[in-house]
Amino acid sequence: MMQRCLELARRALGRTAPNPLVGAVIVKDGAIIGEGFHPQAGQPHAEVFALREAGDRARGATLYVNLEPCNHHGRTPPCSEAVVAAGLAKVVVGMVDPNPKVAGGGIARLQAAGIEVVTGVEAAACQELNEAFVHRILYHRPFGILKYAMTLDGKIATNSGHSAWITGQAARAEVFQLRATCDAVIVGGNTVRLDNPLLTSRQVDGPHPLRVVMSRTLNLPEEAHLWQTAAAPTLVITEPGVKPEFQALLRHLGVEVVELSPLTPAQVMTYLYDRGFLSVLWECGGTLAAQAIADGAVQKVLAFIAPKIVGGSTAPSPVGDLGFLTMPQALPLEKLRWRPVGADLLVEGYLPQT
Ligand code: AOF
Ligand code: ZN
Repeated sequence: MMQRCLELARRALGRTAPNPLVGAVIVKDGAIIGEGFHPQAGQPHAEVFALREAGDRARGATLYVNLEPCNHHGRTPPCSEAVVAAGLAKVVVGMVDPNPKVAGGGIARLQAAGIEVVTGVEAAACQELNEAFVHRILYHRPFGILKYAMTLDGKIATNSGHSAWITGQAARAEVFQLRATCDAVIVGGNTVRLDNPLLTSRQVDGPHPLRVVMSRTLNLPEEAHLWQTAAAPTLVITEPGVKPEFQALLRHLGVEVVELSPLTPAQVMTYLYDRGFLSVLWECGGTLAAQAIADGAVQKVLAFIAPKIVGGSTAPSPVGDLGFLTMPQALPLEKLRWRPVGADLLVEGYLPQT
């Protein structure tokens, strides 16, 4: 049943920010009598949809939900009260809500009403599904994912900067899927100049992320796929007073322009946190990737590795200078996973949280 909750919750992937992904199932006499998920911030919570479907039959039933029911008046009234009012006998919870407004209060409220509560069911899967929400609540920053594609000899382009394509169709399709689950995707000016990327989640059923360009100089082409904002929204972040005429041109094309000082990955993440973002995908080149890592803006790394060798003594690699001189300084990836994606290999892991 908890797996079913996670499955329902996933239907809203990429659409709930700043809220978590939540699914709920109500069971009576071994049969599902109500289901729901939280579709979007401002909309009712998962439990409310499940309770509506179950109606009067909810009395004496068991509710499964991957996140502790809330106990606060936010954009919506507390789910704990709705669960009590519906007369449920038992609630099975995946994980405690780290939101300080909830943080065990929902569970306590249910128990005070005489409802049996079981917590920590499928806890690891529940934590992983909401890792971005948890990170946002604990660190006041969105969850950062660095994704790159490289050759087996560690290059993300040739000596001349050409990079289309390193990985095959299956890996690229997986990246579209990944973008649909993230609220923003960030590149630097160099990627716009060299790759002219689209950064959309085309070919998949899901929302496009906000496409973000960090550029200190605004030394960017007047024509780029990213300036076509009918496809998906674009935000350019630069420093105060840089090239006002170019800023005006971008705004005229429907591109949002924001000035931040100083223009660092840390500042950008704080800004995106304030905008309510849960997860941010770094699809940038090595220089910006290194700055993002150094700034603590990357929590998870997804490396697609293509079984090919391109060589090139000046060909770029995925992460630029981190200032490390000896191998023991290398950042160890934790909770490592790897699997084939078409002819390529995907290696995933987490950076140690500093
Ligand atoms: C639940 N079920 O489906 C969700 C919960 O602004 P509000 O009213 O939508 O409240 C958002 C907070 O409620 C969010 O930060 C998280 O703590 C919790 N989300 N809780 O019981 C749900 N989405
Ligand atoms: Zn709620």
